[in-house]
Amino acid sequence: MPQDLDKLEKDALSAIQAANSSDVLEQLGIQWLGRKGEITALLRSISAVPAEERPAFGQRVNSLKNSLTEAIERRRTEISAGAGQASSQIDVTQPGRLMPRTHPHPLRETIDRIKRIFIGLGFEVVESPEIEEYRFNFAGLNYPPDHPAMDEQMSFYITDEHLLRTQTTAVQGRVFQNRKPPMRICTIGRCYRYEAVDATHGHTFMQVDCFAVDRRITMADLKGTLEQFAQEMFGEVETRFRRDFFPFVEPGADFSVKWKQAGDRWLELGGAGMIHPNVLRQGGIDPEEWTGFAFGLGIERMPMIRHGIGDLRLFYENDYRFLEQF
Ligand code: FA5
Repeated sequence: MPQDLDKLEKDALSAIQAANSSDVLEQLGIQWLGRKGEITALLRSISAVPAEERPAFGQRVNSLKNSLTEAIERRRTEISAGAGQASSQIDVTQPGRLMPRTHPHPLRETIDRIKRIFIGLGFEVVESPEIEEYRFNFAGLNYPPDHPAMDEQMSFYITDEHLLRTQTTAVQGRVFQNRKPPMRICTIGRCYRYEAVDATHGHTFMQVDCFAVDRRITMADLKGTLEQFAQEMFGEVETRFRRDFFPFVEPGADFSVKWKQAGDRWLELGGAGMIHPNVLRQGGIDPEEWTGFAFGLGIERMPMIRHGIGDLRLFYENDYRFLEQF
């Protein structure tokens, strides 16, 4: 019996020493010292030991129990100290990993410039929704009932009454709902059209729309505002107005700037004109007393001109090799 106990102690101690986690140690504790453990079973078997051997046997089992309990405690302390040691091995003097330097996306940067310029010219920037009501996107803007732009083929309808706005000009009706002139308003955001995508057209693109309503606003205010905008956005640049038609302005014009990097060709930035009396009237504004101008410009085309970028799709591909260059 004593030899058996010596061997048992030796095996148990080496298992405890080999334990490399507190979970393993826990299991060993249960195996040796738990209620159904081997030491407990030995203590229970004492009645089977001859009476004269019992005191010595009892003492031996108790000392075994103490030795295993202590060994488990010792190993537990070692393991938790070891865990602490691992974290202290992190070298806090090592230089950190450098994150790549970032900068605003060229469209973000353009939007910030646009805002700064128009705020400087006295416009107030407002938000307007991308999911727009038919009455603001089209009906309130004097579209004749059969105008092709309202066709489902040109627009993304969500319900009969709601569509993804095709133009930020939709902001006018919203503002007329709860404001009285005089006013100078600017809004910037995404527009959506069911359109063949090419280097200067996307199905998703951004516009800025501005309008001003006041007494005695004339075409000269419109031209002056757009020319000032172009000089601030592009520096010295040639601009051009040509007669154009939009249902919500009369007279209407398109506005282009000379794109030097693309062989001196004209690139249309947007449309403009004097707000149609019907639009003012639908907005509850008396066109005999008030007049207004409005314009809407494509945003992607501005950094294209400024940086000589030939294709607006590049702005949406998130290719780091492209974005890195700004
Ligand atoms: C309009 O959207 C009118 N709402 C502009 C306007 C506002 C006229 C107020 C009068 C008064 P147009 O469809 O031409 O007009 O678009 C204006 C500009 O948005 C275009 O010149 C172009 O720069 C940009 N644009 C239009 N469609 C796209 C497209 N698919 N992809 C990229 N840019 C576009």
